[in-house]
Amino acid sequence: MLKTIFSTCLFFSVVIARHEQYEGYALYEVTITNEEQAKLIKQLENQIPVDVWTHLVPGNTGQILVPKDQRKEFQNELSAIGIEYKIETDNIREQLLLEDELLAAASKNRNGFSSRIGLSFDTIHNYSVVDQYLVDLASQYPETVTVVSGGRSFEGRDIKYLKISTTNFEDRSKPIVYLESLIHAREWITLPATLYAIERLVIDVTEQDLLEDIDWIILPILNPDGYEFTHTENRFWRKNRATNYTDGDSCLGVDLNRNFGIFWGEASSVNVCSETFHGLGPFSESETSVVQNILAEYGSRIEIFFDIHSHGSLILYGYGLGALPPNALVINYVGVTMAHAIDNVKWDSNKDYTVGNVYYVLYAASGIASDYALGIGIPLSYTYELPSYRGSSGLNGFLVDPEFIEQAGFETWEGLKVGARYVRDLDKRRHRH
Ligand code: 0X9
Ligand code: ZN
Repeated sequence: MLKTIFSTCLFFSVVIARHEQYEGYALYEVTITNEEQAKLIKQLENQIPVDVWTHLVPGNTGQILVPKDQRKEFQNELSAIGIEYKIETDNIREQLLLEDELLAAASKNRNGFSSRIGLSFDTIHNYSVVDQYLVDLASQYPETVTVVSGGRSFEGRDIKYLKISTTNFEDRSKPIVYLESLIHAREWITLPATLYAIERLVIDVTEQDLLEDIDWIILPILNPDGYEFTHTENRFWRKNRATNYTDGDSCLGVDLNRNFGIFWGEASSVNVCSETFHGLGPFSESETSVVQNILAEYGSRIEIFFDIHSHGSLILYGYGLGALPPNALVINYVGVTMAHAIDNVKWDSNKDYTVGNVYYVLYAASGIASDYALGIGIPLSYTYELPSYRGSSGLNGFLVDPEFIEQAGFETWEGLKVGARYVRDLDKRRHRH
């Protein structure tokens, strides 16, 4: 009994300590009406350490996270320049405590053990659990699974990926489908999408053709340092944890999805304090180099590339500066077909997927993983943005509803399968000629 009380106290104190840095942080909804105000917000970003969560476009409402101590100054500045705002969440830490509680309660329901072979879909597993799982799978299913260490993260964590194949990747006439997630640390709901795909290809194979006709490369955690940090320190961390270029103060980390060698530096930040800091040069980060190396080795056989992010229910394609690749109509067509497949089984409460070029749907961006894949000649390349938490916009959209974890895996798989089968069928036609 005493032990239970003690561990309960310990649990709460750990949780409370964990999100302490967000005590009093507020989320503001800001509406700008013209380009001039958009520029002023950009300036404000450099002046006050705020975090702009949704891109501010005239006529739209965006979200900005403001530290407790900066709230007064921030509000004064906004009023001075005549920008309207509303406080969406007064204390973001309360949201985080709620997420912890929900996830803990959901995984407690299965009494601490599970009869399933794979990882459960009732919680979001951390780096070491997933890392070990990949190793275990390869030893349990040596006929189809190989685990590869692609390289190490900045802090030295192994970045592993699986090669799934019935012919040990030796039948070079098969197309390869590439799938990765967690390039952005806080996008937790993307992990079940890759884990679900692995499960359906290795453990619970209900559609044999996907396994037999295709070779798969699946990399679940591309940014392990950032991901670990979101579990232990800061739930909303996005970048990696590289410290090579601190501002002499507290800023660190590179946005890995601005670090790839395509249009590098054109639409990203030179400022290490920015959430879209692009690093010292193309592929300056060991994490992005892992993908570069995989593509160098297998790129000629990879027919479709998937980079899974959240949130917004989007299927995006390049290029990030707005130019369309020559096969844009096919890319769009396959994108729409995948989106329909997901929409058919999605929760009613979530919105339909939107498909389009990232520049037109979201914003300009450079050095992006899926653009790099497209640029080196992989014909189809997509960024999925999985649904947001209970339809929330901005920051709150990254939170995870335990009820949605398995559904996220299931519905995303519906989309991925359509893309995979499209390249498989195309490949068959090609070989017939
Ligand atoms: O900005 C990003 O890196 C991605 N969005 S996120 O909110 N997850 O950060 C979008 C990248 C999409 N780019 C292409 N599909 N080219
Ligand atoms: Zn992302």
